[in-house]
Amino acid sequence: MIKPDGVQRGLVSEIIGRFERRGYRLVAMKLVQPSKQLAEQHYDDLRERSFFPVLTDFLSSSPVVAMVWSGEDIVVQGRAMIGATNPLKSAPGTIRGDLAIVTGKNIIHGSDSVESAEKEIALWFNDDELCTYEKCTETWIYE
Ligand code: DAT
Ligand code: MG
Repeated sequence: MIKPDGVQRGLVSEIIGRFERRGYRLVAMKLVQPSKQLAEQHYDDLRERSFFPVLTDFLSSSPVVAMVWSGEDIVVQGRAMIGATNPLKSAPGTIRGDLAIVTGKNIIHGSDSVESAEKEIALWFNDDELCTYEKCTETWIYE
């Protein structure tokens, strides 16, 4: 998910382009301004953290781009492409390492496991919003 700061800064195409160019398949996408309640559900595991109110206010402050990407090892590879939570600790070449500076404005969320990806997909999308198709380039991407 491209967070409000990524959308406001005009980084949508830059971020989507990285996943597209890598060869991953876009399965679902929408621009949506989440309610505070949806933001709280999304970050449910961080409810006890001191920054939870600020984080969920921020997430619901402006539209986000929610996406589902699929392909070989997408969760692990997606996290690697995104970089560390603190952009100052993200390697150059990663999305946060190239495009962000502080933790509270780190422009993108990525699911941290297949299990949380499944939960988050169910939270953000209806089943009929997920597209099943093959990309014509896939025979040129996979062996
Ligand atoms: P990530 O987004 O890398 O999965 P996370 O799940 O630990 O990181 O935290 C979710 C978001 O919460 C993170 O992207 C930015 C914010 N956050 C995390 N740790 C924080 C902290 N110590 N202070 C302020 N915001 C923080
Ligand atoms: Mg996380």
